[in-house]
Amino acid sequence: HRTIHQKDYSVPDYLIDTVELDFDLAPECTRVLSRLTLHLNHDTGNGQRPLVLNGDDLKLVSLKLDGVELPTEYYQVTDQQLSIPDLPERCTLEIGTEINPAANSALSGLYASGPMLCTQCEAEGFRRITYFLDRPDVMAIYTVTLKADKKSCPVLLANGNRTAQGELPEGRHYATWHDPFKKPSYLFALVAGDLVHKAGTFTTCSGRTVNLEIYVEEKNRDKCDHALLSLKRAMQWDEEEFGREYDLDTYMVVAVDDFNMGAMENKGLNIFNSRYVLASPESATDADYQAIEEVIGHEYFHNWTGNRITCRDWFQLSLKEGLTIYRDQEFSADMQSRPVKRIEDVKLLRSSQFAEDAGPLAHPVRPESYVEINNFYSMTVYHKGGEVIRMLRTLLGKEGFRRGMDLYFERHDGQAVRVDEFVQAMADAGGRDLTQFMRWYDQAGTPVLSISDSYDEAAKTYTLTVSQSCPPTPGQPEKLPFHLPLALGLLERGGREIPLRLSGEGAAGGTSRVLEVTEASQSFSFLDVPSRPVPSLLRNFSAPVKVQYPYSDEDLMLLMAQDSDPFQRWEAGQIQAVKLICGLVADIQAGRPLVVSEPFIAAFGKLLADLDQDSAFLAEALTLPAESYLAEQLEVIDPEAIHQAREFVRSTLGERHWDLFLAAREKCVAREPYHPDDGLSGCRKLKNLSLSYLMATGKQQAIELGMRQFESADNMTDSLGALSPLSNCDCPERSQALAAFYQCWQGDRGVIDKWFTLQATSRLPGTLSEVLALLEHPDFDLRNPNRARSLIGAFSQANQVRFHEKSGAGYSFLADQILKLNSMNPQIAARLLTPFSRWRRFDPSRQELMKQQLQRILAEPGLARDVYELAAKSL
Ligand code: BAL
Ligand code: ZN
Repeated sequence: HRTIHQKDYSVPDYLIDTVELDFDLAPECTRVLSRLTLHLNHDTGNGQRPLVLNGDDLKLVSLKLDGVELPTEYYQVTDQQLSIPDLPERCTLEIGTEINPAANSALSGLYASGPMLCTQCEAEGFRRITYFLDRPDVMAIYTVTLKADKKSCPVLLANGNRTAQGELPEGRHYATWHDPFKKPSYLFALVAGDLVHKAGTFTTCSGRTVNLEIYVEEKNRDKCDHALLSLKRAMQWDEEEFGREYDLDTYMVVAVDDFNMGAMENKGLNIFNSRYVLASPESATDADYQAIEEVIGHEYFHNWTGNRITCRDWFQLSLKEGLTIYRDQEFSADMQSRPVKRIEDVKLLRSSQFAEDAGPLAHPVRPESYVEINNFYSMTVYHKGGEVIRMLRTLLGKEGFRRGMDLYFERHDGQAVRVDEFVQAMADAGGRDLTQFMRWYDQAGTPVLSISDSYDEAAKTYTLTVSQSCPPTPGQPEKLPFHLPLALGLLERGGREIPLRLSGEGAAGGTSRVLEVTEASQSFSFLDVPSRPVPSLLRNFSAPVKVQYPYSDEDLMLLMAQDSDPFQRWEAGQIQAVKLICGLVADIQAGRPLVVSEPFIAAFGKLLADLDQDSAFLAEALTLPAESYLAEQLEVIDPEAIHQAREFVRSTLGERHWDLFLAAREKCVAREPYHPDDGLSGCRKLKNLSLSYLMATGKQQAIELGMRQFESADNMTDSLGALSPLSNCDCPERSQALAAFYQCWQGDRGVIDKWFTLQATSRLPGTLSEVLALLEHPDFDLRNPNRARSLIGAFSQANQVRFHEKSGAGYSFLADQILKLNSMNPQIAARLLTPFSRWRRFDPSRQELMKQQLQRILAEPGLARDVYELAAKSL
């Protein structure tokens, strides 16, 4: 398998001006006729060159140059290419191919999802439809005609505007679509199926009316309201926050059940994994509603950050993904609670991206090389990429950042560019040198800030010394210092925040400050500091780094109670919980008795008693760090001890604060029937968290409480809020509730995914046997990515203690599934491999067992590029 390097980029030899595509659609045999007008790219300065088009799994059936059939000696076809050595400077090519969408289980290119046909072209799926210059810097105008059986496919959609439609002989019909915007092939899309749509309109800031259409299967007609509402909110928000107006007359979203990713931003025709569209109050949780809003927003925001301005090459993926993640995070923060959204985002970053950055698959936000680009739709490119944009926003301030965005759109609209162009626009608009900042794109690894301080009582001066370092990552043994914003404040022991005056400044300004760290070691002195303060460091998580500062328990108590930044109040609690649980892990390993410290129990109780706080925030503050995050803190991961220690704290808190948890539940009991927009999602979160603490005690009274909630719930959040702790409970009620849930929801794919996940994530010892039995369940289908993820992904990625069982049975189970998926759907197979990449973090025996499975996978003949790359790099 060949490695592609960023440094080898060269501009395309040919450019394509227009593409006319004619699809004769049928599930088993679709004929595609592609008519390209193209010309030699004079920018190469190379003169006449062969034309080399990409192709994958195609059958070439005809080839004409300027209207004349091309004899076979004038071209070569291989597995992956169609080359034509001699071409006029300008010409027209007509390429006929045949494909089999029904056999396309990789779900890349044109494929069947149930009875409908749809496409997924990012990153390199278009070449599985026709021969093409399948790279994002080749942008063309597309006109697409779809022909299909009218009865099975009454709806025919493609990008842009419909310009014609009509009847054809033999019960077929056609529709022609024209997209007036130039686009790269990865944004091409078509859909053909028996769909209904929910329609709405949005009037843009310049007064144009845009038709909004959400397409779903008839049975899901009533599950589109939230997606439509979210779309309108996203359109409004992008106008207000970024001055971006939508540019076509129609915006379509189609929900499909079989989809590798979350959704896809194809121009004017988004195709979505149905889990990010469909929702009804009975069947969707508050978290589902929130995720739909976020993903609908994300794909909509791509219209400007991704589609109008796209990537020059796939190394620049974060240009659109990091930026669009940042935009969707901000959108969600504005729609909901900003601090809670920040906490959620940081939790995800620290448990998944930090782990990626610390292992053999670590790569920079702009990778230097890849074997399979699909493997780089990663936490690093997306979420660390989003944090890099957020740092620019912090460094430039609100106005400077907005000016930078405006300048970026003004300069590069209609172009395919690099990350450099984006950062240059920010630098120019902000009047700043961002040369050093660019290291965030090219150096992998999570930087560590070691911070020490000293206080000069006589001079009333407080000095912070910040040293940064970054561990080695594959191919990058040494790192240069990063340029990062360190937001902070200083608190007096009584809780007052000290007005900040840095040495050299005339007067104090504000109680929160962004320091710019650029050197390996740097000191900052604050003047007029009345007493030794407690520093509140990295407020709002102002950079994707780890902070080391020797906080005492009293410091943390103070920050938890008094910090003006809610993120820091949460963070201080988390640091304490991590300390406590990691201490208990050591106790377990040393065979010492377990005790939860009294001050911790008291501080927790104090928080819990303060029910006037925002419930969603309170729920976050009362949630212990996840087992995956705790694992990150340990030298050698001990999954059993982590689980046992964390459960011990949960059951202790449940027992000691029994009445407070009951009171929190009482306060959160709903007076009205459920509505996702009732503003009570935080209450439900707190109520269900309280139930889970009560149930952690194992008391029959708590189990009965859970059963009562399960039986009486009028919404999925409460139903799962009870069923989830029940599924972790070794009690007769467990199987009763799981069976009832299945009976009730058998026909609903999304809910049955949840049912699989509940069982796969149960912490009970028999879980792996249950998972193995569920593989044989009539509703299990390895070909459906959501279903595969709901069982196999959930077990191996969200059930640390059971997946890592000493015997290694979890490992061989996962390898079996990866090998089955390898030929079926390499993208999904590769995604499932992640847990194995962490093998070095475990004890020698587990290391050996995981390594054996990686070796077994690598020995498989015909290993897909996707799986090969991750397995080889992991070893
Ligand atoms: N572009 C792939 C899906 C997404 O990030 O929106
Ligand atoms: Zn995206």
